[in-house]
Amino acid sequence: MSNEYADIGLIGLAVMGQNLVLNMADHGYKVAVFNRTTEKTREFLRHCRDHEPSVDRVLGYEELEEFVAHIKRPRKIVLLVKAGTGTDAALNSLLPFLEPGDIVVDGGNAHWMDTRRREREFTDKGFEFIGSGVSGGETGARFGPSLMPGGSAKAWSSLEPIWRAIAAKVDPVTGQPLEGAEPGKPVEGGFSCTAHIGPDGAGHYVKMVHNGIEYIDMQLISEAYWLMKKLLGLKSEQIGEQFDAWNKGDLGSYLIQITGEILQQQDPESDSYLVDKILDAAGQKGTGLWTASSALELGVPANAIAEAVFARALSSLKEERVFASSCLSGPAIEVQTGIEEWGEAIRTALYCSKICAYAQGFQLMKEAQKVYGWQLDFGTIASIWRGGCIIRASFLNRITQAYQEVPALGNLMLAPYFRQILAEGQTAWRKVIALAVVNGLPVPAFSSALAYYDGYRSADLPANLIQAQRDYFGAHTYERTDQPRGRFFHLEWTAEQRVQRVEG
Ligand code: NBP
Repeated sequence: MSNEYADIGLIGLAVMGQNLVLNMADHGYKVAVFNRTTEKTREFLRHCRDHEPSVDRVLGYEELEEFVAHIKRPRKIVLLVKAGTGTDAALNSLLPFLEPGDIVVDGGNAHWMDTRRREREFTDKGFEFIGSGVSGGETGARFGPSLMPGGSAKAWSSLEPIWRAIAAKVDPVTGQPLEGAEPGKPVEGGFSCTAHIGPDGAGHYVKMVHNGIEYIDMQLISEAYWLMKKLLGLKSEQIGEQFDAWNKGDLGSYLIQITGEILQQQDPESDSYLVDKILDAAGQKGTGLWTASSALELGVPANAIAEAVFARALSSLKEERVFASSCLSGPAIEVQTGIEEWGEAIRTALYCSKICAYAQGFQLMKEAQKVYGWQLDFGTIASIWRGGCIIRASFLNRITQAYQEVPALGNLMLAPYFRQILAEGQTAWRKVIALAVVNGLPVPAFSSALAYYDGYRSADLPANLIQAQRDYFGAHTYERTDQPRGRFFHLEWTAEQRVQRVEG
């Protein structure tokens, strides 16, 4: 075994780990690698030898102790293993070989509460711990992911040069991703899609919200697709072309781009489009659920994000839905004429709903920072989502600008650009939802986003009645509109309550 010392180590040679190693090696870093199953390490080294220009910078080890011993001090060791118990097991096996000052970076999809716990445990032992969101799937990991690290400023300053080098790059002004990287030839220059998010679990929290937004983005796109298919009677290919056209405008994004490609993909097994052959039951791995749960816990109205999680749950009830379709009645769908006009209305509804969904994600982070003691920079967060990650979109440049202009922006919908889009688009947005409802087509994400918009812009809501009900049956008190906030009142609503009070 060689006596070379690596700049950084990585544990976990599944799809993400392998690609991140190659990305780091392409940027000139020597990377020590280790995987629990040694055969995978051997396979990876064979692949590097045969296919990768940066092979000389990848150093493989079969013993954990030896792996650790061949990393420059203070060591930087990245974990890309299965989140949860896999991460704890890998961390426990690593602990005996660490020395004070070593930095462990968990790049998996950890729950931010686990990251807070791990950061405390490692700091208590004299080590540094960074929980870093990594977004972009295998291609992102290979050629530039969006990286969202949370941990101490000291640990970040050690990791920063490597993270900045390997992250996705975008044009600093337009926010457009700088593409064209290939093995051995990374993209240089541009704005690097990473920044220190905050301490302990902040990075993983922001990555979780990114994933929650990804859920709602995908649900909104699927509703737009469904309306064009069912209400406008368009074929997959025609809808795909529509998405291609939308990708050139304000909606331009990775998810819109791949949707255009997906819808025009022929099924290799038949003469249909592949999407028409794919079972309509969506899976999920849990980060959407975490986002919705956190919103519920913190009392943040992220209803569209939660709706996206429920929509996947409803879709997965395939057999029940098939049965119910034969016995629960609904209207016959009336295919519309005026395809161009309705197509534009659906695009508008999608854009307005998307603005509301992102507003919810940012509101959630705003509340979380108060509860968990972070100071998040929302303009920076939007800016590092412009490249590398799944929700990358030209729209994020608008969000970056909105927070740069007003860092303490109350709600994204209040920024002048977004306010104007919502004002101009609301009529079409409402028409699309109304038409879907009349035709019995479910559009939970479109409609919950609109309910959020209407609720947020309403000076009055019927919650006065809820407060009265709560006071009636539970003496929970209410505030009055003609008295200062914070003064609470209670009424004995019935003769029985008044008698009980006298007797009590
Ligand atoms: P997986 O999530 O499938 O994890 C497989 C890796 O974990 C293998 O290297 C495996 O080693 C290792 N591992 C397990 Br399982 N249990 C372990 C243990 N007890 N001790 C040590 N190693 C253990 O890999 P992935 O899809 O590459 O994802 C890696 C991380 O990145 C995950 O946390 C994931 O959530 C996150 N992530 C994934 C994506 C994506 O697109 N896939 C995107 C963003 C983030 P073995 O070979 O010995 O079984």
